Amino acid sequence: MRKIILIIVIVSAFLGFSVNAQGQGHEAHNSAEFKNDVFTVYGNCGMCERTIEGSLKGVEGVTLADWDKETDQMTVSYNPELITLDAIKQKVADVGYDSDTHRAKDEVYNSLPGCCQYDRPKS
Ligand SMILES: [Cu+2]
Repeated sequence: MRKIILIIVIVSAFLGFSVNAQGQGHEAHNSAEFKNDVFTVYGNCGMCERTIEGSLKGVEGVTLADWDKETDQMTVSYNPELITLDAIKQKVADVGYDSDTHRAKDEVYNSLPGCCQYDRPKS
């Protein structure tokens, strides 16, 4: 009986190890294809959040766009072969939101709802 238990332990340890090894290989593969970046996008409220995140919805190469209204931090995950960080920030600027590097056009900013007219960083 003890032997059987020992065999089960050894076999399950081996299985656990090989599943783990596969998982790590998959992760390494993913990080080679996708890049994660965090940058500041200025905004105020939940409506800003929908507009900011919405500017990257359905954009080829972007797999994650998450903006935090408390910290103004935008987290993106994207395939650098399909889109650049620069192009991502430009899309956010196109809908009226300044980031640490890209400034929205004044007329787009001015057309945002009043509650969304955040304090702009100095240009
Ligand atoms: Cu807003």
